[in-house]
Amino acid sequence: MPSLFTDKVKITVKSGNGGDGMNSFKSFKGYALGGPDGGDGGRGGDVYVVGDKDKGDLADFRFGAKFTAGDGERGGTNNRFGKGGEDVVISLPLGTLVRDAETGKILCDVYTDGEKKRIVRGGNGGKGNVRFTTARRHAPHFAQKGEKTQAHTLILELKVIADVGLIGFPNVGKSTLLSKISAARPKIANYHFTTLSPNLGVVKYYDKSFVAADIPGLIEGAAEGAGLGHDFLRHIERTRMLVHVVDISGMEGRDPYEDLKKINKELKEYSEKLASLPQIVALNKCDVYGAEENMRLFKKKCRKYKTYPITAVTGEGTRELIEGIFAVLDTLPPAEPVPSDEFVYERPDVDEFFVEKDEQDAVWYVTGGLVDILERNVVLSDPDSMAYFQKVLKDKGVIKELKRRGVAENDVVIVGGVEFEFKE
Ligand SMILES: Nc1nc2c(ncn2[C@@H]2O[C@H](COP(=O)(O)OP(=O)(O)OP(=O)(O)O)[C@@H](O)[C@H]2O)c(=O)[nH]1
Ligand SMILES: [Mg+2]
Repeated sequence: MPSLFTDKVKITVKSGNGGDGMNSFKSFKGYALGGPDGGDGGRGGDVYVVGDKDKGDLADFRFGAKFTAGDGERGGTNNRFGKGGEDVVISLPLGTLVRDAETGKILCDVYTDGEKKRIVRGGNGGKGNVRFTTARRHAPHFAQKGEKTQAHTLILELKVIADVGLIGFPNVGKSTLLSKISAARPKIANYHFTTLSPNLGVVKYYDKSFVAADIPGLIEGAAEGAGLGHDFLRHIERTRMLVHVVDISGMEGRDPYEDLKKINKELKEYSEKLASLPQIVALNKCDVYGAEENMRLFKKKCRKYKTYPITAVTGEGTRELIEGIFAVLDTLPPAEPVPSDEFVYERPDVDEFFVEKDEQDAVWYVTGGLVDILERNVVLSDPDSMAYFQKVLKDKGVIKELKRRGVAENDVVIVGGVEFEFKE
């Protein structure tokens, strides 16, 4: 699975609009007009994301791709409900973090195969005119419009789910090691920053396995964005342990122990959590003349980490290293999703209302999200509740809007299930 992958894209999603409610009346042979019979509009489709273990990257997503769920259909005559809009389900590779582009907040962390999560809800269908009948008003010529939804921009970011992260200076042999212990075939070459994006490899050992991530080499100042390192540290944020690869040959003229200290300092500056992960050290390029002496010096200075001498090109010592990795992994809990307070898109229209006049009856209807909420909260027979109701109408500008539209003294105003005569 050598992978050069797209790991961050922006997409747009939009749930379906709610269908409009129907405004209609029963018609019988010989009767001009029966009672109201307009049904509710259908609900708009939702947008979901689902984890898919067979997806390895975000390459399917063009930057700016748009996913739109179906709109709800309009309500029908004879009390028929409109059909609901079709949902959209977006399959994402495991390890994808879904964020709202505007706020950067996390909407969800796609972590397990088949896990499905609703990102945006479809709009509610509008109510048909049947629903506006009240004790005194039997023939409303009015139906509610469906709820319109907004598009949202999402950032999809793939955070590799690997158990083990390989870190170290450029050119120390990280990719060579990965290619030796797994089926991955990362690019290997004798210059710095051969690896430009993370490679994943599955390391099998008898009936056990782990996933290792090889990232580009880190250099000093990586945490502040120097070189390429910083961008890639986030790929190993969720690993369970680190294998620090050190070039023990010293053939590039650096002190191997200083290398180790510098990289660990970068790690700590980037993330305390990353720096505190269990770490073991692979002393690579043991085949080069002088490695043995360097190793002796290194081990004298470095007592904190367990060390494994290896020659990645030939594979020597890698078996012991793999066993050493399992010895650590076996003591650790499985990897966890990114902890976050999941952010949910609010219904956009809690304060929204529409004022419409039924010209035929000279009745005013107030509808919209504000009314839906009020309807749920107001108990008609309760005076406190009624006082609250009137206060909300005033505070939210409903009274002002009625006046602007020309409401007259004693006109009938219907807000949800509440009908009253307008008094100045
Ligand atoms: N002599 C010797 N050379 C090695 C050994 N392992 C890797 N090399 C060489 O070191 C060079 C760099 O190897 P890579 O695996 O590309 O190193 P890397 O750490 O992935 O480098 P970046 O991706 O640039 O950070 C290559 O020329 C390898 O052939 C080893 O055990 N012994
Ligand atoms: Mg490499």
